[in-house]
Amino acid sequence: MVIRIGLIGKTNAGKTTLFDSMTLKAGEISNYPFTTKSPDTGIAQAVTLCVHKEFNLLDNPKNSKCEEGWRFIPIEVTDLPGLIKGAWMGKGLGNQFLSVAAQSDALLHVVDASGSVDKDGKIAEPGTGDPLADLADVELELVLWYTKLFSSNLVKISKTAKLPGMGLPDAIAEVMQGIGVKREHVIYTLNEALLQERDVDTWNEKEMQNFCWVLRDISKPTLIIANKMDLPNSAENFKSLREKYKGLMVVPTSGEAELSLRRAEVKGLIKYVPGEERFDVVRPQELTDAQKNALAYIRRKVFGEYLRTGVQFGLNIAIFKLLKMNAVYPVADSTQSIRITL
Ligand SMILES: Nc1nc2c(ncn2[C@@H]2O[C@H](COP(=O)(O)OP(=O)(O)OP(=O)(O)O)[C@@H](O)[C@H]2O)c(=O)[nH]1
Ligand SMILES: [Mg+2]
Repeated sequence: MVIRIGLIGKTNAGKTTLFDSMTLKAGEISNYPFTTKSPDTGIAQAVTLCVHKEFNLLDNPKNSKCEEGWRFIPIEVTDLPGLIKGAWMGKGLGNQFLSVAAQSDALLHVVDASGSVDKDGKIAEPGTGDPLADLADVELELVLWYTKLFSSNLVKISKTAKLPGMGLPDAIAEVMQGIGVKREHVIYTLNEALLQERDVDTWNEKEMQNFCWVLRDISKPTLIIANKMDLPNSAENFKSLREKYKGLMVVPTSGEAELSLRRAEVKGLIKYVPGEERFDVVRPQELTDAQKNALAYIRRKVFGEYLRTGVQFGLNIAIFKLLKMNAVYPVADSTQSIRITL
C-alpha cells in the first residue's frame, strides 16, 4: 500500500516548488497565477530511523531503502492546480481537481505565509496578502464540494438507509467511498454533529453543512504548510496561523530553499541529506557568485532562523503523526502500517 498525499492551496503558494523539491521532478514554477494546469504525481520519501541499528542487525530492505541507519519509505505525492473560488461548482476545472485531492490519504494545505500573494493570486509585496483568509477560502471550497456531493445524493442516501440490513452510516459511506469516506468516519461524524438519531430527510441546510465540515476533517487529515518562511512577515503570520488553527498542525517551510539544496546536491556541489540541519559545500571553487549568494541566503534566512527547510519534516509529520503510520517489522497486513521489510 502506497500512501497518497495531495498538495492543495491557493495559486502561487508554492505547491509545485515543494512538489519538485520532494520528488526532484521538474514541474513548472512561476510567479504567474495558475501555472499548474493539471495534476501531476511523483514519488517522495518519508524518513524514519531504521530498526536494524536498534537491534544491531544487518538488513536487506525490499520496498524501501536504508542509508546510514535511516529508512526511506516511498510516498506518492500529487501536485494540484491552485484552487479558485467557485471550484466546488466546477469553476476552473475545480470538480476534477477536488476529486483528485479527495482521493489522497492526507492533504498538505500550502499557504504563502509571507502574505505575498494578493486576493486574485498575483505576487505582491510580502505582508500585503492575507494567509489566514487564503487558507479559509480553500477550506471552504473543499467543504462546499463535500456538501454538494452529499446533497445531490440525498434521495439515494435516504432510500438506501431504509433498506433491510442497512443504516444511515452505510448509505452515506456508499455514496462517498470514492473520496475516501469510510463507515467509521460517518459514525463518528453523526455523533459529533448530534445527528445520529435523526432521519436524514429532516436535516436542514445548516445541519447538512456542519455534518460535511466534520466529515471533511475526519476523513481527510490535513497538515498546514506555512511556506516561504524565508521572506519578511512570515514569522508573524506563522504565529497567527498556529493561534487560529489550534487543532491542526502547522509546519514552517521554505520550498525554494529545499529545491535549491536538492538540485545542488544532485549536481554534486553540496552534501545535503533532506531534513538535516546542515549542508556542506563540496567544491566551493565551482560555485558561481549567484550560487554562493543563494546558499548564504539559505544559511541565514532558513537554517539560521528555523534550523531546517521543513520540507522533509512536514512529510514525516504527515506520515508518522497525522496518519499515525508505523513502520512495522516484520510486515503485518494492516491499513495502519507502512509495509517495509527487513
Ligand atoms: N521566497 C520564496 N519563494 C517561494 C517559495 N516557494 C515558492 N516560491 C515562489 O512562489 C512562486 C509560486 O511558486 P509555485 O511553486 O509555482 O506556486 P504554485 O502554488 O504551484 O502555483 P500554481 O501552480 O499557480 O497553483 C514562484 O515564484 C516561486 O519561486 C519559498 O519557499 N520562498
Ligand atoms: Mg503549481
